[in-house]
Amino acid sequence: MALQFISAEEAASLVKNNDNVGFSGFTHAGSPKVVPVEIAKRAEAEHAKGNPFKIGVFTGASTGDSIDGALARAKAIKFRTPYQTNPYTREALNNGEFDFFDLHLSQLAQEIRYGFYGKINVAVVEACEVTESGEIVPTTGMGIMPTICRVADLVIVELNKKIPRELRGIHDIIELQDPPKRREIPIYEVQNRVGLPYVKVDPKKIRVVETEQDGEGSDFTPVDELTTRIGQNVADFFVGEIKAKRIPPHFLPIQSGVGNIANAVLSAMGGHPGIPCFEVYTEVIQDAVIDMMQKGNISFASGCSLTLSNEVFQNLYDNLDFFKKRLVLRTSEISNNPGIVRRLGILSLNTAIEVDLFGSVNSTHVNGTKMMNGIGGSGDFTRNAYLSIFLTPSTAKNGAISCIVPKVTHEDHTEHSVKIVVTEYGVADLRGKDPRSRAAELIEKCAHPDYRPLLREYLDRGVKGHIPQDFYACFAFHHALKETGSMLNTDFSKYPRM
Ligand code: 0RQ
Repeated sequence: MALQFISAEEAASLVKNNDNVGFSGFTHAGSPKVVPVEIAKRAEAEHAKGNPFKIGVFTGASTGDSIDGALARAKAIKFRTPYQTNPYTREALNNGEFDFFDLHLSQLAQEIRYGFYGKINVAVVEACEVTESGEIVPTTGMGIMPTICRVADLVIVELNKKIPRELRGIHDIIELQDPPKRREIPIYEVQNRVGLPYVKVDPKKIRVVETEQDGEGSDFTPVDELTTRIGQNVADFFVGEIKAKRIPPHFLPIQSGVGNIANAVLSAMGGHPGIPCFEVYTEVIQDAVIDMMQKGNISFASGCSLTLSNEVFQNLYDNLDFFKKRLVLRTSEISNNPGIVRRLGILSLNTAIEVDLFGSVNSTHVNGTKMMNGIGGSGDFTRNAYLSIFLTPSTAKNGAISCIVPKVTHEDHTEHSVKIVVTEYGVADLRGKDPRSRAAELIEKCAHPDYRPLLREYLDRGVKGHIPQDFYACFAFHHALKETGSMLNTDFSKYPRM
């Protein structure tokens, strides 16, 4: 059957107020870029006429500005899940302008299928190829694409001609069966392929919008002294683990979170003589992975997206034959699947906002209230990794904030899952340690030296019990920050002892 081609404006006119819309992609990679902007314009036009127009926005992870930014600025969002990193979305959700549901990324596709969030009416997906038989080849990120394409009544495909059709073959696409019929996922090694290279959709549901839209590539700040020291500490730690035979000599697959610290850690590992060539099983494949693959430091990478700078994208497209043998892109329910993470023995590296003395991690809420991004995939990996590692600078905001605190103001990852914490000062190994020993390890190895006396004082308050947490004084650091602008002014003597 002949495909139906329409304009982006016509596509936006097919979306109704109150619809739930699923978008393909994971970060800006693989996210549609033209139709969401038209939906935002449509919302503004309807609002100008006094009509309501808001949609539910379902994605694999964060998106580029053309989804989250455009829709938030147009006040077109009624509900958003599972993750965002856009300043406009962040401000709007923290102001309570719409409901934001912070969810482990591996769970969204199945929970859409379970019907937890109502019907997905429309899917808007980016593709580099679409055929008359309904084969849709995704671009550089997939997220929840197969599920939204299957459950939606209408699938709007942004066919982006700037992205080479030769990407066909890089994807490995399956959708899991739902309980009680779910079978095991036969991925036993990072490079295993178990699905199709395209999403198959009834062509009657498809409308195609042709675009030539440039990517919204990421910008990485160059590796600096602090991130280099964190990276070096991680690399040295891994070498010690190999020597101690706790990590096998051929190494284990790495998951690295998003952002500059994760990128710097990978770079440090690449240059380290004690670390063998390794594999990556992760969600976001960043610039450092591509660079290390070309240098022979990484042999294979499985991920959900290629979240690359525009320059590195060009390198990838220019050398597709080389990279297609070494890369596979999966959906988020597979890239982040807890069972596979446990099976493959992943070494997970994620970033914390704050870590408390007993090993709990806050990755999402500043001061326990203001959402930063969301839990993303960090929980999918942390709870199930062979070794779950958290990275953080020892302080934030020029030293006014200690990232090692008596108690986290919000808890994403508990002491039961967090094994290793790394700052620019060192590595705290929490394995097998009781709460007091964990606290001592974190203070002496990871905290900034300026904060160590205060943290020792907190621990010495003489609270009895398994965890010496003093609930009168545990948020004193944050209290001092609010009152004086720096946690360094914390005065524990103001608080009665528990
Ligand atoms: O503020 O932006 O105003 O400068 O938080 O901190 O140090 O630049 O680190 O960009 O890597 O983000 C945890 C948010 C870290 C991220 C988090 C302030 C700091 C700065 C950012 P500015 P950095 P990053 C897979 C994995 C959860 C999801 C996840 C994240 C800003 O890594 O979202 O892991 N993780 N996904 O100044 C107040 C503190 C602070 C603080 C830092 N203690 N108090 N502000 N900041 N510590 C990816 C996916 O799922 C797609």
